[in-house]
Amino acid sequence: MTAINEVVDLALEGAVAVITVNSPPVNALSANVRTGIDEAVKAAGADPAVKAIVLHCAGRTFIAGADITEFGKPWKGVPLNDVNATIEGSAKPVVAAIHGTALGGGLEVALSCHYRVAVPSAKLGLPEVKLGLVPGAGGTQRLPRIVGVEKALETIAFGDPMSAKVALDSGLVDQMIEGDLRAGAIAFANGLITAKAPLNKVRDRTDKLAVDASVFAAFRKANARKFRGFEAPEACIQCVEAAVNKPFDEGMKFERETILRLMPGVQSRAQRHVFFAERQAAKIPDVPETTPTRTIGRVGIIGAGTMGGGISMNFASAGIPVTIVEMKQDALDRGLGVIRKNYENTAKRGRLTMADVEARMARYTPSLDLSALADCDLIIEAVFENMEIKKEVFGKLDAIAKPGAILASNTSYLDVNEIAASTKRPQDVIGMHFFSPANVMRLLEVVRGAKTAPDVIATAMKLGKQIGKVAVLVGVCHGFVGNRMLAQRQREANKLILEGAMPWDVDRVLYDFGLPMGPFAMSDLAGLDIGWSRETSKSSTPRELLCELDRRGQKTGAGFYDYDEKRNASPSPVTEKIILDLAAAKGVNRRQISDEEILQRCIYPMINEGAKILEEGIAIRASDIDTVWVNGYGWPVYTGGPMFYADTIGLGTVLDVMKRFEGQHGADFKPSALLEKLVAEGKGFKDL
Ligand code: 3H9
Repeated sequence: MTAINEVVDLALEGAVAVITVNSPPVNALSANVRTGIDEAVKAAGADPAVKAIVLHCAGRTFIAGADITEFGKPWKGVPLNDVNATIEGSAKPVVAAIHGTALGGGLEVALSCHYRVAVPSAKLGLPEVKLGLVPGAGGTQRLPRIVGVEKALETIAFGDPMSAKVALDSGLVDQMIEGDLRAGAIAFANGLITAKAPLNKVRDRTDKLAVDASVFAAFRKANARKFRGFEAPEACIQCVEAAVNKPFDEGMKFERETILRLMPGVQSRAQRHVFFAERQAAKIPDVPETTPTRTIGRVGIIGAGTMGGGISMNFASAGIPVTIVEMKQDALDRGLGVIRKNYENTAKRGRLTMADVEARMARYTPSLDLSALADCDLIIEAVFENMEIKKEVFGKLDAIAKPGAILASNTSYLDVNEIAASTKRPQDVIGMHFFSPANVMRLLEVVRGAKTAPDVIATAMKLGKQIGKVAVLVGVCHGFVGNRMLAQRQREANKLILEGAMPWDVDRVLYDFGLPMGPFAMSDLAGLDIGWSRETSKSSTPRELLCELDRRGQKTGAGFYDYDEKRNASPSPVTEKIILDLAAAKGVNRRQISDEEILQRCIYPMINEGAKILEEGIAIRASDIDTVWVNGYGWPVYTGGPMFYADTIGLGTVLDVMKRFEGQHGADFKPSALLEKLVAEGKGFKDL
């Protein structure tokens, strides 16, 4: 075996040269990896004993892409396109042997090989669009030549990986290797030598490129809503169009120009920020990676309503048995019925088999008795959001749960320390705040109490990852990170509609900013009567007045908006009159409010609150706040989250506007000390 450099070596197995890349953690294409592969292919090419070449990776995965940490820095080493040209131009067949994830530049290297073999668990994809980019090393030109234009469009513009099975069916993978991949790939290469198989150069293929131009228009139209606001999907489509309309080398040039245009842009910088922010969130300074974790073999959930049911599905889907407890049989039956229906709907969409549905349902042990939770390693309470009730539940759990069990609350606002104090084991108590719908939303706020033990924190964070969530550690305060900041936006939205805007104005501005819906459409969806009762209604806000008219949101066909039978919303004259009358009664002189003011009024106080959250140590870092907002509230990922967004518009601007608003509207806009300090020092949140 010859070491080409620190990360690439070359071994001869009979007539087959095996190039192995070994660059943990994910064999990303750093300058060393690129140079190493290039030199290894050339060395194998020059060796007369070599008749075929296998490219294979050590460790957990095939090459997972370009090294994202190198983006935006001066280019070093051989460019990836040159490495790919060396591979594709080799006079001896090159076989990519794929395990783990062949992603981005990694798949582009594999596409430059003449053949591809993979293990059944492998995943292959071009996720560059998720980083605000297009594939930049031939992916947009070579993939359609193998799998056809429509499949390539979907793969490149959405960026989701495909399974090895799908890759095999679409011709991307030539053979599936069961058992040892390296040995299987060598055997495949020997087969090529014996058969004197041709060099399948993807660049020379054109048979799959003949499509009607209407394919592109149809794809754009069908996905316009999903791509709203993003620059990269359209750029991906244009690159695939170039593959169809231009000769290979010109298509490559167009792809190159496109990635170079997108790379320095705000959207790509924001999306790369989010990629690293999500991974950074797992790192907790005083709970190092070496902290032991507790084994979670069974999870208990108290409450089978919307929240409890959704939370439980995460565990059942991840293969963890669940005991679910309700107070009444009909509530339990209803809860399990909803869970089954959710799984069956997923199966109908082809993402689960009915056997999977049954396997998941079989993981449930329903019970009406809290003592059924005695053998659970983690118990999550999702009962009514009321401190007295929570304390009572935790008091009971303390008596029932086995020693060492983790007791978690799904509270979205309440004081976890107070809840913990109702037990004799506050070290085992933690908040695990899921976001609705809990089986879908990726965010998990893990709330650390003053006495929560480090291994409990480490276990909750690890479990979050295991069930496919992005877990962010936060401290105790009213509403934690997400809802505390949301309250700022909600307050301003409510004030704005009395001052002069209408709910649909506020919603439109926030929707255009990139949020999935504005606060009033959101209230209509959730139900205006959450926390409202006719007996205590004071008739002092539009929401209360709407509820009193039984306009309780989408479920009653009317709320802030009127809804048709298909739940399409339209601005409501009833709501408008309620608001105008209320403003008049309160003596408000309504005025014209600009879209710019609506946006700033809603968003800048959130940024300011984020700064206070950092000052108080409730969030560890600004990027954790961004992770919360992107994953829990649909904040547009292409602006990077509220704190990254603040940095891009400049903290000086945020501070000036906050001061102006403070003068006009009072203390709600008082700038935080951290914001003032950062501006005085010429810094941003990124510098913390
Ligand atoms: C591209 O290829 C552009 C080309 O078209 C053209 C160029 C000219 N670079 O996620 P994990 C780190 S764009 C650098 O926790 P998992 C990651 O930060 C690229 N670092 O593990 C983390 O570091 P740390 C297209 C990377 O098992 C560690 O590896 N490729 C990269 O849950 C472990 O990561 C992609 O977008 C990278 N490319 O998931 C793939 N990837 O331990 C991005 C990972 O210090 N990567 N790291 O926190 C992924 O999707 C996942 O990491 C993967 C593994 C599925 C591979």
